[in-house]
Amino acid sequence: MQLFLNATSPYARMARITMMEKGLAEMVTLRWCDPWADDAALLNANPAGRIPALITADGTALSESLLIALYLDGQGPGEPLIPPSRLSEVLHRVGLGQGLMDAAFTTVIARKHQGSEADDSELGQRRLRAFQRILDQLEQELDEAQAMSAMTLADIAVGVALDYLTFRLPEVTWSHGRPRLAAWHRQIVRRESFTQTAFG
Ligand SMILES: N[C@@H](CCC(=O)N[C@@H](CS)C(=O)NCC(=O)O)C(=O)O
Repeated sequence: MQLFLNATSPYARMARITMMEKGLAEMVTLRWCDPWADDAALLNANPAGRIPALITADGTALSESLLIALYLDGQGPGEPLIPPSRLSEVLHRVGLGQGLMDAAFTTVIARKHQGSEADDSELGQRRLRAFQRILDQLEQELDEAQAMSAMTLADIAVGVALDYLTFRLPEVTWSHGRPRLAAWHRQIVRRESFTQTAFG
């Protein structure tokens, strides 16, 4: 298999961590690329030009981080990342993680193309409020004990989204006033799949 990625995409990191947690690292070739440079191989794999993209062993091209994670979860020997007994709980929290990631990534891209005044627009303000609401909800739902239970796709999505906030939007100071979430995050990012894929 081949995974198209870069070192700063939260979506690509989510796919890569999923691959590692499923014990598939040896079976996947990492194809480092710049999605903003119309990389020909990436466009061939994903005409949308976005990472992550995965070429499966039978040559099928997959796009969208969650679909790639779903596929990988069905392939590797690792424990299920979406256990049927926890389906609704895991999907609920994957949604929170993905919502946080989308709001953060869109903020970063809007600032890059329109300057920091993008934050003052109606959409920018909505995104900033969304951060706070999602973070407050995660503070209610997660704690250190939760981080000790079996790893799921929700842990990957939320952990990567929080790391992305620290990496690109440190002024959000997501951990301030959220001690339970901060304790949860400290445990999750100790995993090898997180330390080996740190943003940079
Ligand atoms: N919904 C997509 C989002 C992927 C995405 O936006 N990736 C960014 C990098 S973080 C990208 O490749 N952007 C290039 C572009 O939009 O042209 C997913 O979950 O995979």
